[in-house]
Amino acid sequence: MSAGFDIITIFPEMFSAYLGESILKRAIQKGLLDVKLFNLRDFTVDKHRSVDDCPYGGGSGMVLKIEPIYNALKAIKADGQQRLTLLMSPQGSQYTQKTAELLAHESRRMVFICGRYEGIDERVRESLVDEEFSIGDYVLTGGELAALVIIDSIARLIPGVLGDDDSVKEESFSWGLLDYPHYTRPPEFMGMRVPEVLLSGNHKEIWRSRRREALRKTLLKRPDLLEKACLDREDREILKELCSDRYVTKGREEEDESDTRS
Ligand code: 9D3
Repeated sequence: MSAGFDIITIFPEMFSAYLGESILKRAIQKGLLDVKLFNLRDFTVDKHRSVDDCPYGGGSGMVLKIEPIYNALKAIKADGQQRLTLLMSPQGSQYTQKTAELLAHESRRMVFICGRYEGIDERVRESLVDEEFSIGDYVLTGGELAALVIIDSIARLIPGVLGDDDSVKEESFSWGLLDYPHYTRPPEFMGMRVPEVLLSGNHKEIWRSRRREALRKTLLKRPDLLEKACLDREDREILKELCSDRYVTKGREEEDESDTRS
């Protein structure tokens, strides 16, 4: 499994910095990831090399023209390979981890069209695009960050991209829940102690405690996630216990000491 991405943008340099560091850089070096950048301006048709124009019907702002996008897609697809064409846009369907998992299994190369300005000629959407994605309900200045977010989230699902497979294993353990809290040395810092169970070496107890803390954090911060999370009978038991207020807001260890108040 590997992935190939073609990106159409007026700001190719925005991608080079992020793709040139850390995990994605190594994935590209290993051949697990292939990203090709296409500057939309190189596919313009007029002498001013314009990628946008005024909207028909009037109004403020500029609209991305269809011809340069069409030409870029034509050039990209000239190798005859099948491709999935994705438009980054605030009106696209919400991109989620589910989408990332589906796209990680996609065998076709993916073309990302990054919008900018007030909009993009509607005919691009109608005739040149397979899927339209938004990464969330907030306003960006363009689709470039959205494309990077999507590429990043797909890349880390490709086997071999993350150094160890353990982090992926732990992800399936916590599927749909928030992370349990992490600690490293020292065991005490300014009076704040690492939970005793983590120092005990009892791995069964450690994992039980971590599961409980992940459930507690999720119940406290993102109760909406619990509806979709994969929970077994023991998880539901733990949740029932946590639902009595003080278990949610306070750690189990603290509970005994503060019991004097009740
Ligand atoms: C006045 C309507 N605006 C939509 C909220 C116009 C508009 C604002 C910003 C049109 C495009 C943009 C640039 N954003 C993207 O291209 C974009 C985006 C986003 O802004 N939020 C979340 N996901 C995405 S994907 C592409």
